[in-house]
Amino acid sequence: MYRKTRREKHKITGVTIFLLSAALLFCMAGCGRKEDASDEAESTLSQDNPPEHIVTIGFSQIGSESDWRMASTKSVQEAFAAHEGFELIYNDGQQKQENQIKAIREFIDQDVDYILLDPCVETGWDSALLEAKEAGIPVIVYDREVVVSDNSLYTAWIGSDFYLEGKKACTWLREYLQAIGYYGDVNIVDIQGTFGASAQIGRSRALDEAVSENSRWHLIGQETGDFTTSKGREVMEEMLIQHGGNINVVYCENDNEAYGAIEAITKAGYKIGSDFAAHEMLILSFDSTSEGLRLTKEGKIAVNTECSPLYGPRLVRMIEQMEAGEKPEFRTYIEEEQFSAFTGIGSLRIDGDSYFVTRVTDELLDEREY
Ligand code: GZL
Repeated sequence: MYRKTRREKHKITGVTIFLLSAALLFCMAGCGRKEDASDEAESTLSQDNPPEHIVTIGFSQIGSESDWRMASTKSVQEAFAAHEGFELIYNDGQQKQENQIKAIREFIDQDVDYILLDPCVETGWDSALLEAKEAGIPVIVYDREVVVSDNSLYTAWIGSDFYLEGKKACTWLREYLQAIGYYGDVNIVDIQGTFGASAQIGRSRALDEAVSENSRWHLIGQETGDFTTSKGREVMEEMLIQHGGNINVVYCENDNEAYGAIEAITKAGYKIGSDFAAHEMLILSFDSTSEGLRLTKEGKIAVNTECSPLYGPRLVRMIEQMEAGEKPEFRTYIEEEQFSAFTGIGSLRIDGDSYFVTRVTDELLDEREY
């Protein structure tokens, strides 16, 4: 079910232009306009090869709330800009679903060939996606997921396994506490992502399960930081007022929240670390952005679980596939790593699979694309 209507329109337009131009050339020749054979040959030649069909993609991006988001937008924009036959129409949803739904409807009115959607939250998309389907416009969802009543409302999804990301972070924490010989109580606060976003749902679920499986782990605070530095700082300040130095672990659901939490902890006079008796606090984070990894190398973030934003080239390939009439995989997960400055944990075993933990070095920081 791919866009033919627009291409048919182009074909009709192309033929019309050719006939009109041929008629115009014929009149001009009769009106004594001197044009040599090469010109006529050339103009005929150019009429035989109308410009290649430009594939238009309406891109509904969530917003610009985090370093990760900016890297994601850059990756998509650069990948499509590097491809001659594509025109990307970007819309910044400013982290509001109503803005993204409005953008989808505008793209339908503009009769784009494809819609690319990173959905701020998982639910509430059925009607907008049905309108796109009825207009014959394929929708590709990437990064976060949609939960809809009928999966034929979108063509494909490519993204992260957020639940696995959370399990990696919690498994690392369990291994780390064992490695440092700490078997006491662990008071954890969770600065969640945007409520209802796939990344928040998966990462929070993994933590909730880990807390229920570890009798000494206590989840003493859970509040959305909306994936931003400012909200992360604000939530951490509130949690410090409530719990003070009784907080042992801060589970930040993205790097920007971690930046804000570290600022708040330091400003309140506490130290980052694992000497819980001295009221030090351990920071866990997600995304593995360049700033997040710099803080990880310094030991400010104990473990950083990667969530790659580099979807651009994959999405270009997916649309090229569809343009060639091929059907893309309906669901594709991308591979992701995990980073720490602590060298005592080289890998983790989760549900029978092994995952490496990579030590952050200057060389690694230099190589990172985001
Ligand atoms: C995850 C992505 C999240 C990042 C945040 O795939 O949707 O949104 O973890 C970003 O940094 O704001």
